[in-house]
Formats: sequence, C-alpha cells, structure tokens
Amino acid sequence: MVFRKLPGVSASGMGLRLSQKFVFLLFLSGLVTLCFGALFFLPDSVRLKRIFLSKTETQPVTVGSGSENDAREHLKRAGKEPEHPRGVTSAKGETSTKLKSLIRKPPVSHEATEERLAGDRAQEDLTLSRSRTQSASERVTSPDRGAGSDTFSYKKYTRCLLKPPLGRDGGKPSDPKTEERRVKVKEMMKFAWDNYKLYAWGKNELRPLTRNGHIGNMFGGLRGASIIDSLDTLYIMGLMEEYNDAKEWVQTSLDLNSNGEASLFEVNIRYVGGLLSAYYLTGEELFRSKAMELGEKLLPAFNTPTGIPRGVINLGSSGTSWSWGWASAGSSILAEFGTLHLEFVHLTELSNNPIYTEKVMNIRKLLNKIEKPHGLYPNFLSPVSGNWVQHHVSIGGLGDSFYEYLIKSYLMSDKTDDDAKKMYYGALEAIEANLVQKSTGGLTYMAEWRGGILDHKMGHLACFSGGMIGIGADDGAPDKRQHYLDLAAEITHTCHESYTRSATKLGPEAFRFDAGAEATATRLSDRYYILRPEVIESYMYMWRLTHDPKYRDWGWEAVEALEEHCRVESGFSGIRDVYTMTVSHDNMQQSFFLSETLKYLYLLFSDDDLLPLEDWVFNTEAHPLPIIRKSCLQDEATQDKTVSN
Ligand code: DMJ
Repeated sequence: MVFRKLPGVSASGMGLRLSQKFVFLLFLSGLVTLCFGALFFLPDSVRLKRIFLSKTETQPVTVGSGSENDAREHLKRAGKEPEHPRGVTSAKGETSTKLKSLIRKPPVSHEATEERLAGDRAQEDLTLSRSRTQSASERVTSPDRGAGSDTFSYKKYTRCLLKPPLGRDGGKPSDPKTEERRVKVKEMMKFAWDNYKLYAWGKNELRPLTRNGHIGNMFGGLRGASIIDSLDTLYIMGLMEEYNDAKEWVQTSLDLNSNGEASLFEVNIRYVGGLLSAYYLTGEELFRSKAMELGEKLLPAFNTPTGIPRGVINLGSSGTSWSWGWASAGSSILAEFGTLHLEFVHLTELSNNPIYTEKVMNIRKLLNKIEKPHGLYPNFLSPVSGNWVQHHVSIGGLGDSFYEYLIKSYLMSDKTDDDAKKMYYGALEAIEANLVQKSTGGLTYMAEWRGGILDHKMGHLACFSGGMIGIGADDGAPDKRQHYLDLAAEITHTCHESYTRSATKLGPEAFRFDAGAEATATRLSDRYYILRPEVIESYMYMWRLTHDPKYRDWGWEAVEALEEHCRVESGFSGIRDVYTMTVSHDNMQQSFFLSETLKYLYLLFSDDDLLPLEDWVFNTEAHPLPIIRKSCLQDEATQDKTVSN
C-alpha cells in the first residue's frame, strides 16, 4: 500500500499540521534560549551557572601575578618586592633536523642589500614620491629579504609607504659622535642577544646571573618571547645572522599549540605585535601566518556578555578565559583590553576577516558610551555589566597604553579614525584638568586619581606619556599645538629628573612629589629599575619632534648608566635599588629590553628616515606597524587584480 502525504499533515501520524509543528518548535527553542540567556544574569556564585557556563563566564580564578605591569603594580600596592613570575608548563618539541635542513638558507647580508640600494638610490629621488612601477620601499624590502612572501598583502603595503622603511642608509647619522653612540647600542643588542642565545635559547627570557632561561607565566605555554620581541630590532640594526637564527627558530620551534594560561595583553603586544611587524618589515609569509594563527586563538577571550575580554586566556582548544585574581570583582583592566586595537586592525587587514576589527570596535563603542567620572577612564571595568568597578585612574600601570592606543589608532588609520581622535583629546583634556600637577620645585607630573583624591606619585610606566603627547600635538585644536609640545617636553624633563636624581642615573619604578620628595622614590619597594623603556621612548619621540640635542645626550646618559650598573658578565640585568651604587641585580633580562629599550635608543641615534613616523606607528612593545592608507591600498588591490587578469 502506498501512503500519500496529505498537504499540511504530519507524516509522523501525530495529527499535527506542519505549521503547528513549526510554531511549537519555535516556542520550544525560544524557551531554551531564554533559560540559557538568563544564566548570564545570575550572580557568579550561583551553582547552576557554574555548571552550565564555562570558566569564561564564571567567577575569576586567581592565576598569580598577571600581566607584567599590572602584576607589579598589584605587588607594589601590596607592599611586596616585585618577583618575576614563575610558571611551569610542558617543554616544547625540539627542532627536527630534517625541517632545519629544508629551511636553512645562507644568511642575508644587510650590508650587501644596503650597498645595492645605494646604487639604486643614486638614480632617483627618494623623497615623498611613490612610484607605481617599483616603489622605493619595495626596493628596500627586496626579494632577498622577503623570500616566500605573500606578494599580494605585502607588496600592496610596501607600495603604500611614503618612504623606504630603513631610510637611505639604514638610518646612519651623518655626524660621527652620534654614529659612535649608535654603534655602541648595536653592540649592546648583540651582547644581550648572544647571551640569551647561549644560555636561554627558546626560553622566554635570560637570567644573566644564573645563566639560564626564564619561562614565567605570562605567555601560557608559549616560548621564545625574547626571540619574537627581537626580530624587528635585529633586522633594523642589520644584525642579519642573528635575525636569520631568530627566523629559523620561529619556523622550526615556535609552537602555538600551547595549552597554558596566558595574558591576552602580553601575548598580543609581544607575540602578535612582534610577528606582524616582522612580516611588514621582511615580507616573510611565515610571520604573517603565525600572527594569524595566534590571533585566532585570542578570540574566545571576547566571549563575555559585553564583549570586553578578560585578562587571562587558555590558548588551548577550550579557549576559556578568566579575570586576574587580583583584579577587583572579576574586572578587566583598561590598559589590557584597551591595548589590542592596533594589532587587531592589522589582523583584519591581513586576513580580510572583519572579526578582529569588530571585536576592538565593540570595546571602543562601549567605552565611548559609558559615563566617565570627570571625563576620566577608570582602570577597572566589569566584562559582565560593562560598568566601572573602581574609580582609580592612572596614566601609569593599569591605564597607560589605553591612551597611547587611542592616538596611535588615529595616526595608524591615516588620520581617518575620528572616534579615536575625539576620545584621545577628550581624555587628554580630562587628564590635564584632573591629573597634571606642578611640583613645588616646578616639575610637571601626572598624579594618580583615586575617586577624586590625588596620589602624588608618577610611575616609570607613565613616562611614555611625554612621547605620546608629543606625537599627538599636531592633530588637536590648532591653537593647542605648542601647548601640547610644551607639556610633552615638561613631562619628559620630569622623567629625566627622576633619573638624574638617583645615584645610578637610572630611574625608579615610581617617584613621588609629596612629603618633601621631588621626583624621587620614597618607598623601598619603588626603588627598582627593570630595564624599562618608557623614559627613553619619550626621548626618542621628542628628539624626532624637536631635534633638540639634549634628548640624544639624555639617551646617552642612560646608555652609560645601563653599561655601568646593568651590564653583567652574561647579559643585562635589572637592579633592585637605583639609589645605591653597590647594586644588587635582579637576574632578569626582560624581553622588552631588546624590543623597546635598545630599539628606541638605536632610533634616537639614527636619522629620522629609519622607520619614519609618516609611515609607521609603534605598538606599545615598540613593534612598528605601517599606517593603513585605505585609498592607496584599494588602488593597489585593483591594480594587482588587473595585472593578474
Ligand atoms: C612593555 O611591555 C610595554 O611597554 C607595556 O605597555 C608596558 N610595560 C612594558 C615595559 O615597561
């Protein structure tokens, strides 16, 4: 017998019409969604919530000291000496010899490339012209340097630069004294690198006194932080043998399949930033694909009710995320979720996947909308409710690079990102009205704000703000340009004072302007220096903006102090007390020393055409990223398509 289906009648024979069944199913799925959605609004302590939701949405788990600056800040507040975080995770696989033999290429000689370029350059004007046929930047980043590059993304970016990334002669300054200083900085980099290679290869950082490697717990199971952080520094310094070793390590040993718990912020600024900038400088596809792979692993951190990411993420397949255990009420940190924009926008550029930009734009939208006390941005925000958790405002630790990324987002967008511009100048206005102070001795400084009460202290981390205010001086109200340049110079001067007022001529972690103190640390726990870059970073920007020779002299003072007090037999080490000449070393060569401190010093003693600011913005770990010239990039894409057709 053949059963014929009657229209509108269920084949199951339950007697329900198809349309009724559809309505019923719709109702059922609505009910399930509603119940599940309601879980988000339950307090974190409710057991039901913990059963149904992954760690991502439940209460934060303490993971010890968190992101580098914040953890230190936290420890300081607790009145403890900073301790370098320790963590144990599984060791990564060794380089296979087979793979090695496949990728080993003769090292590219920086000098040879430079020589060839010098010949090319004689025939052309290397000023602002961008040639359609073969641009200056394309010649600088020649195929020798970019073997295996993804020609489409890479070429279109390099063609849209106004100047060759490495300048006429690798940025070699014309006056011999400056060149001598630059050579010295390059020697410091080689010394730091060689010792890392000898004693800590593949680990995250070098312990120069005990001559071993440090892994820490900031990067989950990721390894080689010093290698990734050094790639671009080695490249711009022309340390090509070292650069090639680093590149080979990335190819053979950088294992992104780690299962550890990492700081979203630190992985982003050091690893994603380092890989992106290595890609943009060299055109090596390897760096691009590693950056993309890692970027994707960071996305689950944004799975919160507001889209504000949590601070700690498991890089394994679970993708669970947590807030730092020490961050009040499971909050996320302004300087962490506010320091993703530059890298994420570039991840979208290179992948054509809008998701990265959408994630950071969502953060931007929320911050723009939310009410701000006196126009200020507090450091702690709940990723669940989207509200501020505390009213602590700081341009130093916990807040710092959020402000930096606002102005740099604007600059990196070729000055088209008006929201970033508005937010930056709005924030700066509020900072000036509430935080900027003049000491009795006439020093300008940025105090911290605790719900309306000023704490007259400035962290070393806050010293980046001289450079930040400097690079933003041109784009605020036209009548404020000089005012911003003056403010930038004053802050940089104050930070220099914090160095000159110490016995070692290195600056403390935090200095105060109360109880008779003027740019000096009063607490024992604030007296350390861990090879931080911020003061030198501001010297570099102020030099580029003003060409006042004092900034180069101040940078040289820092070099001499680093050599005298931080250089040990097997690398560079931080010191525990900048006020005593019998120094005690902390046995740690931070990866940011290679990525930032030495790079900024090198740039300070180079001509301005080495990584010109017209073309590049530096992420907060000093990794250069190119300005995105949308219309040029579109033209290039059309042109590339026409050619390939
Ligand atoms: C770096 O990792 C970055 O500059 C970050 O924004 C702040 N702290 C360190 C250097 O001090």
